[in-house]
Amino acid sequence: MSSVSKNWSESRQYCKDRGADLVIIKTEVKQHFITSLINVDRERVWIGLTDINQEGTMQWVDNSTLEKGFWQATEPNNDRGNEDCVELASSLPPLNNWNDLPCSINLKAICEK
Ligand code: GN1
Ligand code: CA
Repeated sequence: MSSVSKNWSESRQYCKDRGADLVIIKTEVKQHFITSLINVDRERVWIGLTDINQEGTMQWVDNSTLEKGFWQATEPNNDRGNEDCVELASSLPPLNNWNDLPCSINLKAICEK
C-alpha cells in the first residue's frame, strides 16, 4: 500500500514507478485478502478499476472488462456525473465495499506486481 494519498492517475504512476500497477481483484478470495490487509487501519484505497475510457463500462488496468464487482449498495452511481474511479473502503463488509469516486480525489493505493 502506498503511504501517500494521490489522485487515481498519480496513484497508478506511483505503482508503475515500482514495477507494479494498481491491484486487480477478480475473485472473492482476493477481495477478502485485500480488505483484510488494510482494514486494521480502516483505510480507503484506489484499486485498478475505472470507467474513464467509456462511461458505464468498468475496465481493469489490464484492459479487461469488469465481470464481478464487490460494490456498496447503490454503487456505482456516478454521482454528479463525475465518478469514474473506484475505491475500496475496508471498514465496510468485504463483499460490498467498492464505490466510484471522482478520479481527482486523493487516496492511498494498493499496488501489485
Ligand atoms: C456518497 O455517503 P458517502 O459520502 O460515503 C455517495 C457516493 C459518492 C460519495 C462522493 C449512497 O458517499 O456514491 O461516491 O458520496 N453515496 C451515496 O463523496 O450516495
Ligand atoms: Ca459513488
